[in-house]
Amino acid sequence: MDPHVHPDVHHIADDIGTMEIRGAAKIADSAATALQIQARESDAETPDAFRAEMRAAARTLHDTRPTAVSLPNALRYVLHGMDGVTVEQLRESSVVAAERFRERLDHAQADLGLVGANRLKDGDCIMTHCHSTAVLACVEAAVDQGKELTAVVKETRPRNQGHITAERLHELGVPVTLIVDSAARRYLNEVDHVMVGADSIAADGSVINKIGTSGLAVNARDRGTPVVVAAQTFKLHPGTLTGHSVDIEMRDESEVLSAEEKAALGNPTVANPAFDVTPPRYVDAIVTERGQFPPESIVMLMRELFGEQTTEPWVE
Ligand code: RUB
Repeated sequence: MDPHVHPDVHHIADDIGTMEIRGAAKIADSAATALQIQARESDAETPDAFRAEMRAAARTLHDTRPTAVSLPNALRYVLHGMDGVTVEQLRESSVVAAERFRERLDHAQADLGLVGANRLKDGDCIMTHCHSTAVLACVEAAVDQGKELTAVVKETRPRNQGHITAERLHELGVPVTLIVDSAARRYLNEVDHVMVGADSIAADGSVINKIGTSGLAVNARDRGTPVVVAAQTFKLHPGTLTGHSVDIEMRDESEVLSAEEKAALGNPTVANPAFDVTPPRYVDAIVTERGQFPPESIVMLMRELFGEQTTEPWVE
């Protein structure tokens, strides 16, 4: 544990790593908050020491969940906003940048919701996977417009984030049918849209989201059900512009089986990838706060937002 990194930053990093804090938007929000705490609480005496502390805090956060690009994008935004020659100027600009990032996050979700709601008609049924606040923003905007919707929610093993989605949809007054993941194909004929979130979107329009998304999208294509991905632009992965691939997080086997259960089965190898990659040909539209894009054209938006990729700001 780096002694120059504030204990609250370590605490937030631990909560992201253990998924107490989860979902790309919450992760980004918490990462910006953590850097804000580091900036506010720092007792660095020189500008160099302050910058080094901020980079160390960013690295601590960055190393928690490799697939969630919202995390490095939040860190990039705050560190790029850190500006000035005195410690006080650096502190103030970092705090302001973190605040601005979080405000934009809030605003963007509502704007994205309005774009997504335009795709939904009164009486439509959606199928969704995992728990995506972006998908819920689309549903909420449609409900606010007076549209009546129903939903088929996949439970999303091993951590059952579909339960959170079911609860939120219930709060929005949307009737829910909860299904086990393997029942998805059976229900695809009865739904009008598959709507999922994303953890990262690559330059070729591939969508990285909770494991099971790609199989769902392939089945949906086979059934002729459109697949809509709802994701704010901070999910666009700048590294993929320069040929980097997205790491897929492998999580602990204890999420799948307890040690006793595993022993009773003769100790099989247990693999627990958290995410998968849906190729762009299975995605009908990516809905962002900047409008709706076919996946193949998302690269244009990435170039506009990120320009040329430079060294990461947390690298010494
Ligand atoms: C969550 C997940 C969500 C995306 C989008 O995975 O895959 O679909 O994060 O979420 P985990 P949002 O539970 O492993 O974090 O739309 O809220 O950003």
